[in-house]
Amino acid sequence: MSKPTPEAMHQAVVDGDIEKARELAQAAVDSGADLLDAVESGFAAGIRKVGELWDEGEYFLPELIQGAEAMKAAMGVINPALAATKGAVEPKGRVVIGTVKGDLHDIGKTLVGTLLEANGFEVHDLGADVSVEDFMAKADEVNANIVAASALLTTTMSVQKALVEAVKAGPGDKIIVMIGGSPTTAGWAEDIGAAFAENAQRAVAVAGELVS
Ligand code: B12
Repeated sequence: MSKPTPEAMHQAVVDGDIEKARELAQAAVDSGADLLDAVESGFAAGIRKVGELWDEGEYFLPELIQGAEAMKAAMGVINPALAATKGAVEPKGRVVIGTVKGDLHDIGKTLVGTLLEANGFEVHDLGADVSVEDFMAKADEVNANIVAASALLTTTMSVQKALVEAVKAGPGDKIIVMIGGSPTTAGWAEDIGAAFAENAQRAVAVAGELVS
């Protein structure tokens, strides 16, 4: 089985070709390709291109949704394969993860959660559109060390701030808030008092540092 090229994976998402994206993801898994690289240089690069085309007025909402569906189909194959590489028995730490209230973008968040899990963290994924109250309730229930919050819209980044404030007012130092998502930056994280990672691989490294 030959490894699919990044260009082919990129193109499948740009074309919104769900079947092709799924097929290429399966080929990446079956051929033993580096799955993170397949995501970053292939499928994620494709969905970013879709975002650009949408920004430029080349693509409209149906194409954006179709591209996202193709990306999700690929991740539906890749995420379980990544999670299966999991090794550690004793969890390194407990993470509650979700996309903040008002925000439905869940592809990057799911990738971060999957990779944390594959690297020995116990991960509780609350999905998308998660309120501060729900983050806090789950963190309390599972005795979390880290609450990880994704925001992809400039309008929903404020919920990350509200989450940090709720943690400060409640459990305090017991829980660290880690944030991410394309509009967020290290500067924003510093301003609100959260940890930051720009991608899923860095999120694993940062989470490791936070619990050590
Ligand atoms: C796919 C997509 C969608 C899909 C989402 C499908 C889904 N289930 O997720 C759909 C079509 C539904 C969608 C809808 C909308 N979207 Co949209 N979408 C995108 C797009 C093209 C790609 C996002 C993506 O999946 N990237 C791939 C993943 C792998 O990358 P990522 O999310 O950045 O995640 C990585 C890092 O950021 C980081 N990370 C992410 N989360 C976290 C969390 C933590 C804790 C950490 C540490 C790290 C981390 O690690 C990840 C992996 O490396 C972006 C463009 C872009 N460049 O981001 C626009 C974009 C985010 N969307 C945008 C907009 C405006 C919308 C809509 C408002 C459109 C509309 N008019 O209806 C709606 C909003 C709906 C809502 N309420 O949420 C704008 C946001 C603009 C802004 N500044 O706010 C963008 C930037 C497009 C643009 N250029 O204008 N969208």
